[in-house]
Formats: sequence, C-alpha cells, structure tokens
Amino acid sequence: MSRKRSWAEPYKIKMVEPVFMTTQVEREKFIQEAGYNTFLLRSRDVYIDLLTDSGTSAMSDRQWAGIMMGDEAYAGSENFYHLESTIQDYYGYKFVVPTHQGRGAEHLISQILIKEGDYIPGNMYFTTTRLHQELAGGTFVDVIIDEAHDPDSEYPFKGNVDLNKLETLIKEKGADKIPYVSIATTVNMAGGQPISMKNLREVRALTDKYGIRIVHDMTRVAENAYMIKLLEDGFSELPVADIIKEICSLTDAATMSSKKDALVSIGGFLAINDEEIFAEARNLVVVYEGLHTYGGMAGRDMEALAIGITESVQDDHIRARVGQVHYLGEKLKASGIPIVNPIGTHGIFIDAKKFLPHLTQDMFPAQALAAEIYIDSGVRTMERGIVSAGRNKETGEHNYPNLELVRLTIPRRVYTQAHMDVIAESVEYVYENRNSISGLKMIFEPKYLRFFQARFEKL
Ligand code: PLI
Repeated sequence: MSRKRSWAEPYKIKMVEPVFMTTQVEREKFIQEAGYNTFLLRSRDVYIDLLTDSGTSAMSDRQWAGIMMGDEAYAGSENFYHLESTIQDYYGYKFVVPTHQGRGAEHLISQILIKEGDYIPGNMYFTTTRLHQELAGGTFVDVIIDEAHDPDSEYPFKGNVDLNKLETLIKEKGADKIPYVSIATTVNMAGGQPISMKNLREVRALTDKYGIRIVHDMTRVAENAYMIKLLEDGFSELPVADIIKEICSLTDAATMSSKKDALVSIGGFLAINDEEIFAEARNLVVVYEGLHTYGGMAGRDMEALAIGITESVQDDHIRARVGQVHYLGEKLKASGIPIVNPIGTHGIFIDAKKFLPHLTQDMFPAQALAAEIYIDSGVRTMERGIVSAGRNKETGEHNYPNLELVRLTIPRRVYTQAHMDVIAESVEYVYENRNSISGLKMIFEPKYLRFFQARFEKL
C-alpha cells in the first residue's frame, strides 16, 4: 500500500484574530445598506472573508520580524536592495521598479509602451490591467483559447493563448500596432486557470518572429508553476522555483501585485529586462508612486515582501495553498454545485447562470448570489460577471461575458479546513433554496471599475 499524505499546512498557528458573528436579520440589513454590493460591506460584519486573496494573506513570523527591520530612509533604503536582489534571484528579471501595488506597475508600463490606436492581445482581460491599457489609448483583444470561456470544459490549461487568434490579429493590425502581448499566470477571470509551459514557449516563438514583447502579469505565477508541475509532462520532478524561473525567462517584463502570491498586505513592482524601458519607468515612477527605491511602499513592507517571495516559491507552501482550494472545490462539486472546471488555484468560481437559471444576465445573477450567500452565513464572496466586465468602450453597452461567476477567493494561510466546511454548507443551503432568489437592478454606476462601488436594489 502506498503511503498517503494529505495537503496539510506546513506551519502552525502562533496568533489569532477574533471575528464577530452576526445574525441573519442583521446581515439582511447590512447588505441592503451596502447596495447589495459585497465590496461596500464593513469587514467587521463579515464572518469568513472570501472577497479576495489580495493583501489578505497571513504573514509568517519571519516576515513580521522583517517588518522590524524597516529602513525608512527616503532614498536608498536597505530593504529596497534586499527586495531587488530577491526579485533578480527568484524571477530572473534584470531591473526592478517598486510600486504601491499591481495597478501602479500596470499604469507605468501602459504609459511607456502603448500609443493611441495600439492593440494589446492577452489571455483574457483583467479589470485594472485592461483599464490602464485603454487609458493609454490602446484596445485590449482577447486571444485566450475558447475553452477558457466555457465553465464546463475540463481542459487542464485554460489559460493558454490561441496562437491562431494571436497571429491573425498580428497580420490584420500589423506588428507595429502591437506593443506587447499581455500574458497572465494564472488567469484570474477565467477561474484561476494556468497557462502551460508548452503554450508559453510557442507564444514566445511567435512573438519573436514578429519582434513583439511579452509583458507578464505574474501576480499568481507560483500557483501557475505548481499546476505545470502537477499536470504537464516533464515537470513533476522540478521544484516550483525552477518552473517559475523558466516562465519568467520567456517574457520581457512583468507587473506584479505582491498582495497575492508574495504573501504581503501591500506592494507591487515592475520588473524589466530592457535598460531603456527601465530608465523611463524609473523616471515615471517618481511622478506617480514615489522615489525609485520605494515606489509607494514603506521600507518595512519591502522587507516583508522580499521574505514573502522566498516563502511563496516553496513546494510545501504552494501544495498546501492549492490543496486547500481544491478541498473546498471537490466538496462543492460532490454536492452538485455548478462551479468552473477544472478547479482553479486561488478560489472556487460558482457558475451563477447555472445556479440561478431563472435570472437573465441583466438581472445580475452573480451579484445577487453573492448577496444571498452573505445573508445566509456571513461568508463574503464577489461577483465576476457582467458587473465586473463593464461597458464596451465604443458602444457604451454592457459587455455580456459568457462567464457569470461568484468567486470564493481563499486567502493564503488564513482559514482552516473547518472554515472550508462551513462555507460549503452555506453554499449548499443557498443552492437548495435557489428558486426564491430574485434578481437586482443597478441604481448607481461609477465611471471606472464599476464593480467596486456600484449599488443595486432587489427587483
Ligand atoms: O490589486 P493590485 O493593484 O495590486 O493588482 C491588480 C491585479 C493585476 N492582475 C491580476 C491578475 C490581479 O488579480 C490583480 C488584482 N486582483 C484583485 C484585487 C483580486 O481581487 O483578484
């Protein structure tokens, strides 16, 4: 008999943060006051917070010790040099510009590389990434494989680029109109789906042929690397850290939201191999973020980030992180809840179209379902569907994405298996009572990234 060992956490708990329990009657009032938008709830009114895995990880004792080593000099902080060498060592990029978080890096690279009228192909959009591309005058073009838009497709690498779509676009628009291809590891909006190394190598070969750069959104690169190790031929014996290094080596620059993979509450960076682009970014960062040796982060935060990066690439860590997500996903699948398949790496994505077939997409089914789950149990999730997709830049109409999802995002190293069980019980209960859930009407819509602040009323 082979020895079985489950994914249990490679750490023990040293400090806890109490949370408050609320009643269903209170939660009905809170969500109504929040305009049925889980982003507008107060966190003290939330029991288990699955809004996001961004900035919500538990830091290690090493990271907290690093916080005490903050060198808060305005210029030339020791922590910056530690962070810079850590990024060079683990990710292999040559130059580093720190930013306050991921979208700060997206802003810089978009302003530097994109001209009015350009096209930016990518493996599905991400909200802030696409907005910065548009604000710089570009148009995002989705070149992900069709399987990524199908929640039932079991294809293991739904983050892959459709090379035909990409080459057709290059031929149609001309390589000079495409400043770079935007590649995310993993693809958040598709359900946390990885890209394969084979596909990334092919994208590299194709972009080399036309002289086009690849900008890597490396926000969850360790999770992507782990899925390559699990699923792709030839990688099972390699450490995750080596796979990460190879992924990065196939790209020219990277934007990072350190608030995810890298286990810190705040921070990000732009990493670049081209010295001229680096020089421009290093100049522009002082306009929008802060001096080039802190870019909007405190010295102590850069120290925690440098340590977080080294922890995030360890096989034991990433196995437990993804293991917990899969534990919840398997439980929900076993009770017949429609979720995106295969199970992703940072959360479970419920298919709200299938969960609530009596609601049309303009009744905001995922938004309504997130509100119902909160009312039932105080578990906070978020919408990733028509509200997140925003409006078409030209026509002003809603974008109608095929994926209408509720994301149950799991913070890293924060919740226990018992929390996962409670979450599953709540979703199962709401599913049993799904026929009584009504749709929503949008009554307030902000201009940018509307999902954060939009307000709704029950129909
Ligand atoms: O939230 P930022 O500005 O640090 O990073 C923006 C960002 C860029 N790329 C990807 C793939 C993200 O997931 C991302 C932020 N994601 C959030 C906040 C989330 O809840 O998924």
